[in-house]
Parts: sequence; structure tokens; C-alpha cells
Amino acid sequence: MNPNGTLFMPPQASTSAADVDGLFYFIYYASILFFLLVVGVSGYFAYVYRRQGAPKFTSGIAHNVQLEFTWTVIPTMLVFLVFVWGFGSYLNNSVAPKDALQIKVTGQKWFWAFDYPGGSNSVDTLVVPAGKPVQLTMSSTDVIHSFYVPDFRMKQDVVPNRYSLLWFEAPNEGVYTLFCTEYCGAVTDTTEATWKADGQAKSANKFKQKGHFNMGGVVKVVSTRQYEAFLESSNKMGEGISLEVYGEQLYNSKQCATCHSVNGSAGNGPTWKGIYGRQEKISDGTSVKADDNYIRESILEPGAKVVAGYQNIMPTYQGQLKDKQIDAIIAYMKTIK
Ligand code: HEC
Ligand SMILES: [Cu+2]
Repeated sequence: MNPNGTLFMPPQASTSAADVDGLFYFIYYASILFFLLVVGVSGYFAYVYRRQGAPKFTSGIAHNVQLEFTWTVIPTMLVFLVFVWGFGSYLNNSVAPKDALQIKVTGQKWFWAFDYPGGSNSVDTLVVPAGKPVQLTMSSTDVIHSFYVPDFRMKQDVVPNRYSLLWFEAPNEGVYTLFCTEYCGAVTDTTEATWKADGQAKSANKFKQKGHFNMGGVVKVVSTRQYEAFLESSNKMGEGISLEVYGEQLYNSKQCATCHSVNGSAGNGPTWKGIYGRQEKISDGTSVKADDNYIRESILEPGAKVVAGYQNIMPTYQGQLKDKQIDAIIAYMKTIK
């Protein structure tokens, strides 16, 4: 394992990375070798058999058994080696060890949600213990996403209505970048128009614009002790702090902040400033008062009542937020005046 990466490859941070890189470099250097061989021999022949005076005719040559045998057998062996090597690593990467830790991954426009055994969850930060095999069971709630951790040499499509599996073991503690590597959309023109109508230049970006390009996060590989501590703390559900403070934490940790401001400026979604009790215009022309039930519905079923002037791009938080967490968010909203 090479923790610093090699010429063409990033650090090797999983147990299968070295094998993947080995095969990559084998194919790479074999290609260079054959390139030089073919080009070299062509150049040599071009020079040696260049036209020199009147053409001399050779006798007809039908074939050369030795030569043909060689150029059939050597490439076949090489290709076979690549197949056996590649298929071996493919199998190793497909079949998780029996005792692997099970984590559920949900890809959703535009974040990753992780559910751990015992009911803890996190968004955009996957926390795993070092030196333990981890199996991810992944699915999408909307379009195709793809889970990609370059340092682990792992990439797997995440598809709606089916599970895809992936497993890895990261021996060293560290923080590794996670990407979505399947184009999964971005905020639409109408939303941009809302920005402009609000006189807010896109470049004066107070909000992150959301879309495929910033759907990502990190994999944090930590010691077993830290992992257990993480499970415990994320399971506490705001124990020991007030609902309002817990709600504010969730506002940031559950990514609400990327679309909703609390200072009155428009983002991809309506600001939360003064939201509680506000009279909202709905896209069907009616209006509704933003009370507890409306807010709860907006979080669990964002498409049910879409605020006028906005697109229906908010992901549903069904299954991501427990009742107490929704209560905390509402309590927090009441404080944003
Ligand atoms: C990808 C952007 C996005 C994210 C992330 C997001 N929202 Fe929204 N949200 C919207 C948009 C757009 C609307 C307006 C359209 C609609 O009503 O569905 C909205 C509407 C709402 C409304 C109704 C607002 C009103 O003024 O009537 C509530 C409540 C809400 N979101 C809560 C949340 C909470 C809580 C979170 C985090 C757990 C969150 N949203 C995350 C985009 C987002
Ligand atoms: Cu995606």
C-alpha cells in the first residue's frame, strides 16, 4: 500500500487499491512497450527497405509459421493474464466478507445520506472504523447517482428501485473525498430567474447553488473508539441541549442551509427568516399559513404544496428525519424572526 499515491494514481487508502493500481500499471507499461516495439520496428524497416534504385523482386512468401505462432501466443497470454488478474480483483471487490459492518447509503438530489446499525445517521460524511470491512447497501430515491471514492478505487452506480452493493476496508485513519460521478441534474433556469429577480448576482454567491457538481462529501476513517463515540453522539438526538439549538444543528448538518437562508435572502428555496406563521403563496394560486403541520408536510412531502416562484426541487426528508428532529427544526424556525 502506498499512502502517498503514485505517478498517475491518488493515495491507496483501501485494501484493494494496490491490486487495482498494479493491474493498471501492468496494462500501461505493456502498452508502452508494445508501442515502442511496433513503432521502432516500423521505423527500422522503413529505413532498411527504403527505395534504393530499381526495385528488386523477392520470391513470393506465403507465411512464416514461427512468426505467426509467436505473435498469436504472446498477446493471447498477455490478454489472458489481464483477464484472470482483473476478474480476480473484480470478485474480491464484489463479495464482502461475512462479518462486514452494514451501512445503508441513499443517494438523493443532491446529497448522500448514511444509516448506521442502531439507528444513527449522517449526511455527506460517512464515518467508518479503520481496519474493518464495511459493506454499503446503496439505493437512490430519484435519479441515477454514482458513489465514487477515488482513494479507495471504488465506484458504483446508485440506482432507484434497486440495491447496489459495495464493500471496502480502509486500513488507515484519514479523510477521503467522496464524489457523485453520474450527472444527476442541477437547479433549473426558473430558480436562477428567482435569484436574478432578487437582484442577487450569482457570483455574489451567498448560497451554494445545488446540483451534481457539488454532490459529494467525505469518508472519515476513524479508530474503533471514535466510531463508537460517533454512533453514540449521533444517536443522542439533541439530548442535553434545547430543541432550538438542536434544530439549528440539524439546519446545518442536514443540508437545509444550502438552500434556505436565515437572513432573508433568497436561495434555491425560500428564506426561513420569519417563516413561522407567515402567509405563503402556493403555486396553485391559493395561500396557506406556515404553521407546524404545513412545515412538517413541507419537509416530508415537499411536492405537496410548492411555494409560488420556486421549483419543486427540495428532496423529501421522509425517513431521514425523526419526529423529534422535525420538532427541533420547527422550534428553531420560531426563533428566526
Ligand atoms: C435542494 C434544495 C433544498 C434543500 C436541501 C432543502 N430545501 Fe426546503 N425547500 C426548497 C425549495 C425549492 C422550496 C420551495 C418549494 C417547495 O415548497 O417545495 C422549499 C420549501 C421548504 C419549506 C416550505 C417553506 C415555505 O416558505 O413555505 C420548508 C418548511 C422546508 N423547505 C424545510 C426544509 C428543511 C427542514 C430542510 C432540511 C432538513 C430543507 N428544507 C432542505 C429547497 C430545499
Ligand atoms: Cu448525484
